This record gives sequence, C-alpha cells and structure tokens, in this order.
Amino acid sequence: MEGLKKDVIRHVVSSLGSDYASKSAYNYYNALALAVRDRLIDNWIKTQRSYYDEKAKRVYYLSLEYLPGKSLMNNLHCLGIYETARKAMSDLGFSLEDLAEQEWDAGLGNGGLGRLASCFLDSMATLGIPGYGYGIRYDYGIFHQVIEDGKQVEQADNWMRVGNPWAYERGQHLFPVRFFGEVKNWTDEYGRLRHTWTAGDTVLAMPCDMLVPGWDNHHVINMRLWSARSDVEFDLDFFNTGNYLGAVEEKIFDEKISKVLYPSDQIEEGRELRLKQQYFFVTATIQDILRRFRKKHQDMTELPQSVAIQLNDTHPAIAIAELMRILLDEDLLDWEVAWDICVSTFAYTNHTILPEALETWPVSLLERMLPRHMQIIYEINARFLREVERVARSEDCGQLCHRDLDHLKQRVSLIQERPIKSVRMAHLAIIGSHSVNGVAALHTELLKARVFDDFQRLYPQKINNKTNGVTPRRWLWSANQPLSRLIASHIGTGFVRNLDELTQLEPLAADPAFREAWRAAKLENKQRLQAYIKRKLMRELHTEHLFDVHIKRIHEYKRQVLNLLHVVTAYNRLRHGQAADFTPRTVFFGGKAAPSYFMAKRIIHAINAVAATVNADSRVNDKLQVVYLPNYCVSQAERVIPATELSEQISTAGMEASGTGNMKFALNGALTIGTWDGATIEMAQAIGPELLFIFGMREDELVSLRQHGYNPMLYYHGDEELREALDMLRSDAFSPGQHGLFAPLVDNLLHGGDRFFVLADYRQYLGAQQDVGRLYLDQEEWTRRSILNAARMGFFSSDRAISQYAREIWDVAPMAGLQNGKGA
Ligand code: GP0
Repeated sequence: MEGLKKDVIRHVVSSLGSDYASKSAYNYYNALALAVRDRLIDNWIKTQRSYYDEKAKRVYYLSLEYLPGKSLMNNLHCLGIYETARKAMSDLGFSLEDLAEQEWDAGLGNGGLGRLASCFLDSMATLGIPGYGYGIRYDYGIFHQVIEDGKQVEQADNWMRVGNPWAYERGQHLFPVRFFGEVKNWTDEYGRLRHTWTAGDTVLAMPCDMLVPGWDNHHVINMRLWSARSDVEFDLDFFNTGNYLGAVEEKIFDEKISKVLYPSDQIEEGRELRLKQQYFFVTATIQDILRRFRKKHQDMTELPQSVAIQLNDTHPAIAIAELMRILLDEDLLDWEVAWDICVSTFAYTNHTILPEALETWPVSLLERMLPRHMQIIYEINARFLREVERVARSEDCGQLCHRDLDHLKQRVSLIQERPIKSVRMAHLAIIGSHSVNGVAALHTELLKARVFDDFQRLYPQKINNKTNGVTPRRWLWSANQPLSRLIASHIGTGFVRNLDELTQLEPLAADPAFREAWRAAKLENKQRLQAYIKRKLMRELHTEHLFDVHIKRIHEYKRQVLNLLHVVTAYNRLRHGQAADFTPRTVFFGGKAAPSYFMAKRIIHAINAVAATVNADSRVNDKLQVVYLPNYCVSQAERVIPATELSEQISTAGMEASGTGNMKFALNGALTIGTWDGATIEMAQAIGPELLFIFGMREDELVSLRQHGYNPMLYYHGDEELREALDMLRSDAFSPGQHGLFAPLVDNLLHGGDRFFVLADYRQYLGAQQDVGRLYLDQEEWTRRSILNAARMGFFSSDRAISQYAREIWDVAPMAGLQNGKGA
C-alpha cells in the first residue's frame, strides 16, 4: 500500500505538474489511474511478446463501437488491488468511490453492440486468448443527454477534454489512409491484367492503445483505437504554394474523420463521412495486422492459420475488399488464392433483422471514394453469381429451381438496383466470410429462415449461433459488491471467472437466513440508488416500492410505449379507486434516442409528461412514481441494475436480436417480465420459465396475425382501459395546453398499422404485471425466485460465448502457462 501511495503522489507531481498538498480529486484520480496503468504495462508487454514467442494465432475483433465505461474500479479489481487502493486513498484523504466518479465514461458506442464488444475483450483477456480489439478513438463519443421540459437535448460528449490517463498515444506509428484517386490497369510479365490504385487524398491513422486486463491472470490485451491525423505537415506542396492557412484548414478537415460517433442505432445513416470512418479504421487495422504477420511469415497463404478477423456487424465489412486489394495489387496473388485467404480469415456477426438497419452504400459513392474497392466488389459479385448459377443448375438444387434463377440472383446479388444502385454490405460480409453468426438462438433461426434464407440454402454450413453473454467481472463483482460479497462468503470467488459455479447457490434459496441476507444486499443497492437520485435529480425514492426498470435505447420495437400504457392504466385505476390491491412501485425509464429519430424522441417526451402528471398527483404518488433517468450510460447501468427488482424485456417477439441488459439484470437478482424474444428465451429455458413473467404473442403467432390482417382498432374498441389510456395520451391530459403533442404516437398505433404489435400485447402485459405485483407481496417467494434466477445464469457469461467463438469460429486456443495470482 505504501508503494501505491508513493506512486500516486509522484504522479500528482511529476506527471500532472501539481502540488500534492492541494487535494484535488481530479488530480488524485488521474494520478491513481496512472499508477494503475504502470502496473498493467509490464504485463501488457509480456503478453504481447508471448504471442510472438509462441507463434500464437491471433484474433482481431473489428468494431466501430466500444462501450468500456469507466476503467478504474474494474482494473483495480482485475489486479486484485481494490482494497489496497481503497486504504491508500483513504490515507491520502479520499474515498475511492468519489475518486472513481471523476472518470468520464468512455462512450464510444450506441448501445448493446458496443457494450458486447467491450465484454468480449474482457473475456478474451480473462481466458488468455490472444486477442485485439480495433476501433476508432472518437473525440466525441455518444452524446450527453439532458432532459429539458421533458424533451431530449443532445450535448457534445467532450470526454477527451480532461485527457485519458488510460491510453498510450503512439504518434510515431502512423499509417497512411487513402481516398479517391484512380485505378490504373497494366499487364504484368505473364500477360495478366493488374491494377494500381493511385492516391487521391491521404490522411494518417494514429494508434491509441487502451490496456484491457484479464481477471487475476497477468494477461493484458490491447484495444487499439485509431485517431485521424492530417498529413499536411509532410506535404511539400504547401510550402511551395505558400498557402499556409489553407493548409491548416485542410488539416482540420482531414482530422474530422474520427471526430464523432454516429449516434444512430439500428437505423442507417448513409452519410459520406461515415463510410470514410469505416474505411479509415479498416485499412489502418488491416495494415497493422499484416505488418505483425509479415514479421514472421513470407507466405500470405499462411494468413488464415495465424489470423482470425471477426467483423462486428457489417460496419467493417469493407475489410473484405481491402484485404483482396492488398493481396491482388500488392502481393500480386491470383484471384482464387486471394479469395480463399479472405474467406478463411473473416467471420461476420449479425446483430439485427430490422431491415432499416441493413447497410447499403451507393455504388456512385464507392466508385468515387474507393474506386479500386468498387471494382473488386463487382468482380466478387460476378464470380459469386456464376457460382450461384452453377449450384442452382446442379443435380441437387433443392429449392433453387431453374425458373427462379433470375429472381434468386437478384435477391442474393451484392448489388441492389433500387431505389438507387447500392452495395449490400451484409451480402459482401456473408460471401467473404467462412462463418456468419447470429447472437441468440431465435435470432439465428430467423436469419436462416427469413433474412438470409437464400444464403442458408447456398451455404448450409455457414450460418451459426453464438448466444451473447456479459462479463461477470464488471456486471456482478465490480458493480454489485454487496451481493458479490454475500455470494463469495458462501461459495468462494470462483464464480467470477467460472460463472457456472453460481449453481451452488441453488440449495441456499431454501434457507430463510440466506434469503434475508439476499434481500439486505438488494436493499443496500436500492438505498445507494436512492442517494444518487437525490443528489442528481433532487428526488426522494421510496425504497419499499418495487423497483421496475426499463433501460435501453429508445426504439419502437423495444416498446417503451407498452410500458407507458401500463403506467397510465395503473394511474387510472388508482385515480378511480379501482386498485385497492396495487403493489406500490417506482417505474424507471432510461435511454437515448437517435437525434434524427422523431418517434423515439416523442416517446421520451411522453414518458416525462406522464411522469410529471403522476408524480404530482397526491392521490397516487405514494403508490406510483415514474422516474426518467437522464443520460443512460454504462456507469449508470452499473448503479441501477443492482438495485432493480423487475427487469423489463418487452420487445416485439422476433425483433430483439439478443439483448444483453436482460442478462445483467437476472445475474443481479432481478426477475424478468418479458416476451418470448432474443436471449430472454434461452434465459427462461435455463432458469425455468415459471420463474419469469413471460407474456405476449410469439414470433410465429405474430407472423400469422400479420398474414390474416392485424387490425389495431379492434383492440382499441374492444378494451375500455386501453381506450382510456390512448385517449388521454392523444388529448392534453399529460400535456396541458399542448393538445395533440402525443397524437403522433397514438396515431402510429391506431392508424399507422402498429408495426410492433403494442396493442395486441397490451392486455397480456397487464396480466403479467398483475402477477408481478401479487408475487412481490410474498417477499419470501420473490427472494427465492430472485436467487434461483441468479444461480442459473452461468451460461450467459461472455466467457462462455468467447470460448465458443474461439473453438467453433476462430480455431484459437488460450495461451498456455498463464499465471494465476494477484498482480499487484
Ligand atoms: C444491434 F443492429 N444492436 C444493432 C445495432 O445497430 N446496435 C445494437 O446495439 C444490439 C441488439 O439490438 C441487441 O439485441 C444485441 O444484444 C446487441 O446488439 C449485441 O448483439 C441488443 O442488446
């Protein structure tokens, strides 16, 4: 501990240039972070060296998004120096909790997809898998959300302003990135047609490395994030033209590439700068991968034995064309050889079946920005369509009969003709990969049967499932110390790296004393949240209420509106004195809406309007409260999830690819109210469906309802309470003086076809909520179920998910000879 104290003080002085005697929390946080980084870097170097020494096959995880959140607590826990640091900082006059508050969330992602990437890096580090995360170091992460007059207002997330003590910026290792320009054709000595892409604009990619430690194992992997740097300093032209200010302007223009994260989730942006970001990150990453590979290999055909590249959604899919370009134009390989290398190296993860999320890029844009890549994509397509024809004409053509061949080719083509001629990035990713995976069992089945059904027939081996998982380090141990300590006092700490050990809790569910301790841990977390809300929102929570929580991105398919209709109905029942048996509850909402997503923003407004009305109504507000948590982010999730008793997972069946919040809640002892969707299905199967509150129509039922003609009006006219709730929303009951403010929401349900079947599931949802309320009155049974929920979550560890990827997709093994033992 004395060593750590000394290091902290030294960093305050020599790294931060401050007086250690002036007790600034900001300085002491940064100094502590630097002292922790010092303790990671040796192991990071050893880890990286061991990959070379053992000629390990490496895994590269390419993701345009990461959501690491805060690093301090997690890293202290991984190093096993949490207690030491707590004491050291307390000696220096600080509470570790307060210091941790100084850190800004690294919010380099939108939601589940980015957080999954961060959980996966944590698991690769803990399992000892030679892995790297690659991404973009956005200067501005996901926007900071404030609620003003009930509405979302976006503010810039200037997380870099205060510096980032965790990152190493490597300004000396710059990689060139080219755009535009043209392609020259030439003939080589064997008479083969060759291509050279001559540069138009060039920018530089600078690596910023963040260290990702495993749990208690001395293994530290790298997350390398690229930042755009202009190359005008090296451009002799600008001296000659004497246009100094012009050159500086150009420099600013170039560095715009990594300025900001696109804040839309599951909706395509289609902006030129976004494509630039994708290619910028992809080419720098591929160059770095090949640089490392070429240190030990000359023969490019050995690449798939040494390298696996996982594409997190289609955002990095241009990597397939980029690797082809290098192999063809620089290594001068033949097409077939190059293509085999690509397909054996790449694998692709799909995260959604929503058609509006499937990426396409206009051919005209690609031809201009990446002319050689567009040529290559055309060639991939031509060869692929010939192959399709061959398979279709072959003896066993199954469903692919002749007559339909033209249609089939149109459907699977990389090029879509309408509304504008574009490249389908998902098709490129599928064809260029040896593995295509969904993220939960149902999701994968829907990929095979619907979205990618043609590809499933063409390549029956390609599409596979890897159900998502979450890291128990952050989402149980670090976020929920009260519960973790209770668990550890009964079954030891092995569950942190082997989550299946939680099953040892099962017999304890029958032990009244254990149940009481379990409730005490929950209460402690509720009180912590209460204190936080008081501090931040100046509101008093009732900790004896049922804490009912719906936090995730705001999206129509996630159906925050269904929850809101329940709230309004509960409000009406209480007002009308029809709810004598109502179980008091506080309903929490939180989540960001894409700034361009009108309906999602209006939903936020409606939630806040209902909240204001309900919370101000003294007839009901001792029994029903609504809280909107502004700026939902990773660190907020870490506070809220441990305090949650009821987890809302109520997406339209078939639409939530997996969900990962659902797992974090159950792991922390919340019960789930949810639809038969995503990984919630597998959770119900693992836990026992009777221990969750499952309701609503299933995916196949919705398909047939749609086919037979779904008429939301029938539900409206047939259900008095529903009608009352919708009429109130449409009138100005919650928006005094602003008649019609929420009419778009209601009209969307009644006259817009209710694409997400809110009305169809309303009555069943109410019934399930009634069951929840009733069970909550029986605290012993509630607690028993809570314990069993957590005890049966072992499967949903990201360690399990990553082990499956490693074995079934990447063919990589954990490093041998990892030490165990605290690394302080
Ligand atoms: C899926 F397509 N997801 C997308 C996207 O653009 N962003 C995103 O976060 C999510 C899914 O919605 C998910 O079901 C899934 O668990 C997650 O990706 C990781 O696979 C919600 O968490």
